[in-house]
Amino acid sequence: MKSYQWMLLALLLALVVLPACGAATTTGGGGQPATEPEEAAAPTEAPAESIPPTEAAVPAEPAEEAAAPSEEGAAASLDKELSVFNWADYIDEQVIKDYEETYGVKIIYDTFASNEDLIAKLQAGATGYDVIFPSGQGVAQVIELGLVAKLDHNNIPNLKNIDPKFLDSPDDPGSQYCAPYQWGSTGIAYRKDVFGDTPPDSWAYIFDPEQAKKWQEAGGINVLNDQRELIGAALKYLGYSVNDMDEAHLQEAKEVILKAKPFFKSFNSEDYDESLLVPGEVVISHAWNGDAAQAASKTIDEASGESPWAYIIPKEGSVIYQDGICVTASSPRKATAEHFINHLLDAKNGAAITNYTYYASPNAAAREFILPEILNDPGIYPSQEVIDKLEYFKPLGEAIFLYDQIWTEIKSQ
Ligand code: N2P
Repeated sequence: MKSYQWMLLALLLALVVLPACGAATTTGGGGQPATEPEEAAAPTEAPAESIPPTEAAVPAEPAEEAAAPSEEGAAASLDKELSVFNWADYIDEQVIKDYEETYGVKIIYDTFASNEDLIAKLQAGATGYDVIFPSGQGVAQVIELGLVAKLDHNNIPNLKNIDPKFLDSPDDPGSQYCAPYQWGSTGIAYRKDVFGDTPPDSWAYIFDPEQAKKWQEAGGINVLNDQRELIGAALKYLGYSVNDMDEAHLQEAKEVILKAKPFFKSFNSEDYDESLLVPGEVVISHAWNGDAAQAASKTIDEASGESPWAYIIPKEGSVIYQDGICVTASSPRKATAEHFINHLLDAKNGAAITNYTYYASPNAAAREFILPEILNDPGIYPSQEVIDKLEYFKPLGEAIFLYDQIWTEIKSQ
């Protein structure tokens, strides 16, 4: 008999014997189905000790049900380590700690600044990562480049928690490769005390050199160090699509960025939300909505109950994204990676992640555990009218080389 068959046999035996001894197993919030004591006791009415081992191993319930993994059972078959590569500030660390403590798997956690950063590292042969979190069209890219493995949905039962509309994005129809993680928009974070009654409702506040100069003098401008995002914002400012591939339009966008660049204090998409917390560091930032909302929540003045920070989507429109969780094609720990993904898709864990990151959750079952102030924040859960002004990035095909070249010129001049 193979070792896993012995384990299964031992597990089945435990299911029958333990309840009779008064033992119970719990979920521990880990997202795995609990072994219900009542169910486990069901196979027999007779005292446990009177059952011969062979009979005890024959489940009265269908095999799949009786073999539902307990924490101990799951932990026994999991790898000892898992390497996770995510965007900065994009998870509640407690959710990771809970996983480590419940299942005895050590998570090695690392962060990246953009899809390009993630993909470049994977393409350069970084084989250590098991679980990655590409964003939007980055999901389509990692699939096309063969960098991720197909998910076995049987190993991720919590996919049932996801609102079906997020399971069929054009980047990954049927979520065959990546599970939906979070979604959000890109816009502008700004200090209300600096902008007063005129919120920066246009990309001109960042790209018009006269405006940019003014806000640089008022404290500083940060832009996202992300080529699709910054070029996309400049394209929107010019009235084009964020997916424009016309060379002349892209050159125009480059010029717009280069003219404003002398007034940018920083190109930062990793820890820029920290700089929003330091008074006088930055007064306006190209920002992802959750990072802006996190900064706002951390700077609430106790007396007034208000934060100096607010978030706005410019009137020219902007970007919407759905980010995924995928297993790398090179991962030797695919089952553990899927088990971890299942943990993240648990309703309470999904809510904990959103309550920490301030990004919207595609997890419908998580909704009841998400803080009301987050659910009611239009910057996080925007109205349909606002969503209609937002565009999803699409993969660029060959035009990616043009974008790369323009980005290099922007960064080097
Ligand atoms: C979190 C960044 C979220 C990534 N800091 C947006 N796709």
